[in-house]
Amino acid sequence: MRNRTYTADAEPGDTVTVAGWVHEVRDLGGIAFLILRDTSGKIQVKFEKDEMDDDLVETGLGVHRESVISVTGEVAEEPRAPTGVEVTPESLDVIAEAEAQLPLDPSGKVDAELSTRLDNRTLDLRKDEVKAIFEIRAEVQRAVRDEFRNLRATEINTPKIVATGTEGGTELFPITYFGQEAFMNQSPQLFKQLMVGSGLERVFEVGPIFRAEEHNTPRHLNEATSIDFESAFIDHTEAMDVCEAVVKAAYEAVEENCQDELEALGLAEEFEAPSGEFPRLTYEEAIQRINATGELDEQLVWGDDLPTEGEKALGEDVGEHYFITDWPSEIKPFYIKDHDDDETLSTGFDMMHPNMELVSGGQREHRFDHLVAGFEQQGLDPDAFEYYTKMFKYGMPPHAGFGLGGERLIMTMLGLENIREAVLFPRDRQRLSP
Ligand code: AMO
Repeated sequence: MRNRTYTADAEPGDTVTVAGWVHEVRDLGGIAFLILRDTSGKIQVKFEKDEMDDDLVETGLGVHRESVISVTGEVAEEPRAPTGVEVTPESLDVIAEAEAQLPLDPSGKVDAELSTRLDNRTLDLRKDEVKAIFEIRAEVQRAVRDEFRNLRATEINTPKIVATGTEGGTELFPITYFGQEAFMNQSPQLFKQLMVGSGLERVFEVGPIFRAEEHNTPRHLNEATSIDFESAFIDHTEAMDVCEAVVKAAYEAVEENCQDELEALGLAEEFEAPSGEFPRLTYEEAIQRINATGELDEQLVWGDDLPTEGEKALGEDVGEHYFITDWPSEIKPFYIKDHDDDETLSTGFDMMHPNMELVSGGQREHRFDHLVAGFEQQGLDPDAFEYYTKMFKYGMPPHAGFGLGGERLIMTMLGLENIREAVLFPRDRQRLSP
């Protein structure tokens, strides 16, 4: 529709054609109002029954809610209208009639279960507060890309069908690839590392990762979006600086450019971009502080992974985004480098929101011999990774990077209760369509 005007752009005095969904019809007797909604907002359409063509009135007032219509008419100021203007229709077309019974109520007056919402995402996304999440998600991705570009990183796209896993053998989705065993990729880890030895040196990717997570939890997805960064000639502390800058840039962009969306979500007052430096605790300090909270039944000892309740207790104690550094080498993956002066300590780090882990990263093992030894220590066959390891023989610089969970960033930023709310069409154990 070349001549269509967004409702938000309809100015008094203009004759416009607006098109969108029937949000509401209010029939007051001699006069009736139809509220038309499009992506830019809503506009009131006025029907004065005695003064207007009967067919037009009948069509306008008889159409089911959520049908798609277009209305042509003159715009006038009307202080009593929800947006201060209204259209008096000269013509009205029903473009796509909606059924009278809808599986969920896009006006939000009737609450729906998350599963009903996800089954009917198109209707669900007609609600301002749901649409706002995805407008914010888009803004976060834009801000993250800009920040990486400012840091001279090149955006890359790596394969999602791969021959080997990297993040632990149990969480792989197998597929068949022309009769050969193959998997959906769990992380761009090895590919992004291969790029730091290429002419690109510093790269980032925003793309899907696939994890055959056994548990159905409010913060795990089977298909998630990973925001990955990797750079030559930096160490883990510089990777943490980049990680912090990227997360702050995302918050700042939302604060600056998404006030309407924050309003729709009821967050306009409380939303605040993190300002100070994120504290950096060592793993040792982290377990001591968790133990000191007394929240866990059993005290944590060196080498334990942090249980969810432990992360929660620590998050409450710290009260802001923070890093956990210097993890035991044995619980970090083979590609993470150990400290030169202490092989039991890794350069791996996690970045935490008070409620959950957002990021893993670290400096990488770039020395060929150490890398191959690391594979063997973790019971992995270095031959299966030859495509990766052999490039470490041809000039691989020291490098570091991280992976940031895209949905967890949105979820924690907006206080969403379930990670699925931050995904258009989430994939979990029960959900393969839509
Ligand atoms: P890791 O496995 O910790 O590290 O993943 C990085 C971040 O991705 C997010 N994430 C998930 N989000 C939702 N559902 C999931 N199933 C899921 N799995 C992971 C989390 C997590 O912190 N290769 C390393 C990164 C690196 O070292 O560069 C990696 O994948 O927010």
